[in-house]
Amino acid sequence: MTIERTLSIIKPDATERNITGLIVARLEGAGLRVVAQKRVWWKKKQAEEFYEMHKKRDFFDELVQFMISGPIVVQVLEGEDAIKRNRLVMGATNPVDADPGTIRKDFAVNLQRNSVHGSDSPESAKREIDLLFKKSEIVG
Ligand code: YYY
Ligand code: MG
Repeated sequence: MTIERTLSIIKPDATERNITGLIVARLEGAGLRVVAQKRVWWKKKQAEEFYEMHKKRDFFDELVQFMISGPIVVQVLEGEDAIKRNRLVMGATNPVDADPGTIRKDFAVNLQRNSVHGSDSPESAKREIDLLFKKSEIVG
């Protein structure tokens, strides 16, 4: 059994619609435990740093603008195979391709306004958690 931690973000389209609790219920229902959580409103620099791996992509500027358009909820999730488990409950990046019962299928507005972020590998989980949380903010 591998207990992992992953970084999750509830994006501005979800805070705007007041559905953060519905999303947390889906995460918890999938066996993930919220061990850190805070509501923040990013500055442009923070969004650019977080998504720096996408800097050269044509959607980068619009992605950054969207992520700073309202508050977000950043979380550390813990559980067995948490990284893969979270990606499964999130669903595909584009809600059109997401499986029934996933967060993105049920809540996402479109490819950009897709409600949630989840780390995609152990390396990105470590990087993203270290970027957004102090050790003392994570209470397992
Ligand atoms: O990890 P995930 O969020 O599922 O997708 P990424 O490929 O890492 O892209 C990050 C983010 O960028 C995605 O959640 C929506 C947005 N995006 C976009 O607006 N247009 C694309 N063609 C690809 C991604
Ligand atoms: Mg990604």
